[in-house]
Amino acid sequence: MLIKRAEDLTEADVTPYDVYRERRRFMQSGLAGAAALAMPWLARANITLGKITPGPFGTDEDKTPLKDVTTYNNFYEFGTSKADPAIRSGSLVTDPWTVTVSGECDKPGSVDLHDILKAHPLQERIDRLRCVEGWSMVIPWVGFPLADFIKGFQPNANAKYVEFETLNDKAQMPGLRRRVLDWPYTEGLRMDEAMHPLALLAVGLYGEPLPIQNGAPIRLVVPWKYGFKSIKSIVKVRFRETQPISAWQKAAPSEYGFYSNVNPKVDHPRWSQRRERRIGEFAKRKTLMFNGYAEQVASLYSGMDLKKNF
Ligand SMILES: Nc1nc2c(c(=O)[nH]1)N[C@H]1C(S)=C(S)[C@@H](COP(=O)(O)O)O[C@H]1N2
Ligand SMILES: [Mo]
Repeated sequence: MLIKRAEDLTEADVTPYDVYRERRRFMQSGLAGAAALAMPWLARANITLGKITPGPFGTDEDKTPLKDVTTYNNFYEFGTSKADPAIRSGSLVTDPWTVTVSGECDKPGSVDLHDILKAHPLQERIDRLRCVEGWSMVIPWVGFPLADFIKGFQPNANAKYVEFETLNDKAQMPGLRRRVLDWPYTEGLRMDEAMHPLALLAVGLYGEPLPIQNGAPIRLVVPWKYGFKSIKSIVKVRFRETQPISAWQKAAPSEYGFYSNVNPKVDHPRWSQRRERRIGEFAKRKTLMFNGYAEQVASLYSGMDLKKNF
């Protein structure tokens, strides 16, 4: 017969099950707290995500580990190295947060992020993100279609494009002191691109509010375009009749076009776009037309010369 010695007894052996459960829970939350201390890069937007349902589209490819998604970032407002955003973005205050919508629409106005969250049921969508620099990730976003957000402001017949702007506050964003871009960071979409159900406003990833470095509290995700179109920490949205000029287009018009659709057949002037390195993998993958979303979005560009409209 096997006799347990005192040091082999677990809590479960000596306490009623519910007490055991309660203690487990307490220990786990303690562990969660300790884990947060060990992961200083994980400052999250101060919001609560309600119910999340699986959204349409997406991919079933392996997700990029949370550690990579949150420590290998581009967010020049916090510095130009991949590690900077995780280390230097703690100073950003994401609550309260207001998004101001203006331009060619019948119902312009400012909305608080908590009200945006109340108005839009959340979906999880696992999407590829392909950076123009040649790497990619697969990220489980939490958000809602940009189209649902746009409809609330009733864009009028002159609204042919929509422009987005990131917060521009030197006190909170140390990278703004260097003029690597003509701040604020701006981006734009044609109206039909913006209304496409694949265009997402993300407020979370991996089931939790967005980490600051990933664009908290609210950022765009346009998975069929190069990563820089997915503008972070949005404070302004403006409906326009004329095509906006994005921050990257302004910086280098011969290298970054307005459309910036992922296209293995159109090279960047300084490097090929035919392959990509999925973060965490060694062998390179072939880059897919429209980042693998051709079936959903190719019709948006029928008849257009995609070499000219890069
Ligand atoms: N405001 C702002 N948005 C931004 C950027 C930036 O520097 N500033 N970088 C872009 C680029 S180049 C990429 S590849 C993605 C990276 O998103 P991730 O760090 O969440 O993976 O964010 C995009 N959005
Ligand atoms: Mo990028």
